[in-house]
Amino acid sequence: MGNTAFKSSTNRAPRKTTNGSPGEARRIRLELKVLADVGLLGMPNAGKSTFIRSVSAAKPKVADYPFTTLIPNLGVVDVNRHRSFVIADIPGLIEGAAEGAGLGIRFLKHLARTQLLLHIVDVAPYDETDPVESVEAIANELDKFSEALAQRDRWLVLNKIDLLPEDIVEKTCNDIIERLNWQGPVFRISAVSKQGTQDICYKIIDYLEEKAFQETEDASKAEAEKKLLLTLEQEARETIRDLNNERELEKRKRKEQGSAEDDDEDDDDDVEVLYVE
Ligand SMILES: Nc1nc2c(ncn2[C@@H]2O[C@H](COP(=O)(O)OP(=O)(O)OP(=O)(O)O)[C@@H](O)[C@H]2O)c(=O)[nH]1
Ligand SMILES: [Mg+2]
Repeated sequence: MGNTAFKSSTNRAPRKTTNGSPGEARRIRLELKVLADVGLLGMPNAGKSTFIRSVSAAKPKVADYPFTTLIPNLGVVDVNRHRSFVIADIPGLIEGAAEGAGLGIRFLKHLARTQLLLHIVDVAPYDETDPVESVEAIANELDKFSEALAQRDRWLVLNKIDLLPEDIVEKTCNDIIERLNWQGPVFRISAVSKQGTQDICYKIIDYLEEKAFQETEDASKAEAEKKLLLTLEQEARETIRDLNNERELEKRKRKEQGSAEDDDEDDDDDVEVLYVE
């Protein structure tokens, strides 16, 4: 305690102090996770980064080859002066990502705190893969990462409709929706020409505000959300831990085999945060 602690009406300038005790030292491992309201999911090349560019001031790289995005990007979407939300763009997922295909699934941890997922689908992929299969593959990887995350509301965003002849847009989209037996909200957009993007943003902000309102009004909803978040965090942590253990094992094996290359690949701890000026 310092001398002010011994001050009294009769002794205004005490000389008394006590000695301190040794402090504590701790080793703390901190994990960086982006905080966003909405997360983008999708195959590489689906147009996730194009979407975030078209609705926010974030300018992640966009290119016509897969795996353009290597680190998560955040964008702030200003719907109007007092209403905004944050959207997270992560690297694309492919089938087998949970087993390490492509860039893996560890980036999904950045979606752990989101309230809503947008599943972006290319309706006219140049390699002519089936959009229905791609949606199912991603849903599957999501489930493997965390069942709780897979339970989050997910909206289907059918992108690149500008690539389809006008008279078959409806038919193609309806066919995808039907074959998926998709029950939730669906949007048809062109991220490049911004067709339909504004509409999604309005629907998103309404959804987020309504959800927050429901949780303040109804204690059971708030409780359910809290529970889901806890499960989600735990599942995400466990999946990441398992992935790290596997990575360690692989590294050790490689070392034993004499391959010296030291890899820091997959290091996704860098996050680019881009705010509106
Ligand atoms: N015609 C058309 N092209 C689009 C649209 N949206 C995206 N693209 C193009 O599709 C390609 C891939 O777009 P990106 O935004 O980089 O895709 P991504 O999902 O972020 O891809 P990864 O970062 O690799 O996961 C680019 O050449 C874009 O210009 C669209 O609505 N219409
Ligand atoms: Mg991208």
